[in-house]
Amino acid sequence: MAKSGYGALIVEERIAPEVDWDEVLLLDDWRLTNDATLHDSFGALHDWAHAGRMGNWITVNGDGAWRRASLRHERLRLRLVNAANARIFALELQHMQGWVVALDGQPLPAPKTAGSLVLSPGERADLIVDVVAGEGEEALLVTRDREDTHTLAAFPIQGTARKIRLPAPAPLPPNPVPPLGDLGTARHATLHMEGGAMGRMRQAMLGGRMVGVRDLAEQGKVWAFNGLAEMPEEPLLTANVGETVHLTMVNATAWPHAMHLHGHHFRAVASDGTAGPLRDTLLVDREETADVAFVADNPGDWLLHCHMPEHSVAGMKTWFRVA
Ligand SMILES: [Cu+2]
Repeated sequence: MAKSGYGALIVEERIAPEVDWDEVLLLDDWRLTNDATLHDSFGALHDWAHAGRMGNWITVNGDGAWRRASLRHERLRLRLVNAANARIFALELQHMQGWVVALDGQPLPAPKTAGSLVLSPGERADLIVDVVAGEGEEALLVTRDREDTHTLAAFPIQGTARKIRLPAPAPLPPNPVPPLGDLGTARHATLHMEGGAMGRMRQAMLGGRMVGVRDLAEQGKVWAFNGLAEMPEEPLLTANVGETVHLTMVNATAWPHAMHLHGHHFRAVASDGTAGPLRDTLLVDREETADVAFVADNPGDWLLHCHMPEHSVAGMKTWFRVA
């Protein structure tokens, strides 16, 4: 089995036994015209240089008003997948309470109370939630956009599953991911992210020569990693198998980016050295610097890129080698 996929597969096989039913909710958005056909503005450079192609119609599993009847005190497992190009969902539960048990296919060491949850493009979260709405009410999954709240999924109550709530679920068994080595001696690289609208980038390398931003834009390039507006010929770094890698990602742009690593899961490392949960995507906010670390245990050439495809195709991609 390909290692890059095992996290997702193992979680699939380990649904907690007390779960009454489970559901995959694919969150997406679409840019539609007034007659409900897809807007033909694909490739618009304005989108590429801003937040990416943002839709005006939000769906769950292709449905703009997704619903499923449920029972009070029913326990559900919800696998949330952000399949949108560019939309960052700020999610909240209403009349449902529960725990995040896995992120990006990797179990958390301890289930974490599900409060608000930000899911950037490509990210996944596994939740175990109990319906606490009463008869005649609806449990809801909503997304917040500034002051607006939009319902993504509704769970109308039609009866009672059991008299009382179940106790908190046990953590899922961890996947076999090696522990991080010493960051002091880890192989380190810095990724300087620049470009985009309202950015400070004036020029970048493209096709072996330095090109000004105006000419870059004419060639569909508006972002750069370490001064290169295209996939570099040389890797960002080469790591030995088993070596710990430390990446510093400097977002010198006016936009958040969902930085996605292939072949491995990393941990965000805070300034005090504490490491977060295993992830394969990290939202790096505008003007933010983020440190991540992982053990390079998967031989091959692997992409590191922004998970918003309009940003990736317009310059935000690089690669590293594990040999
Ligand atoms: Cu991006």
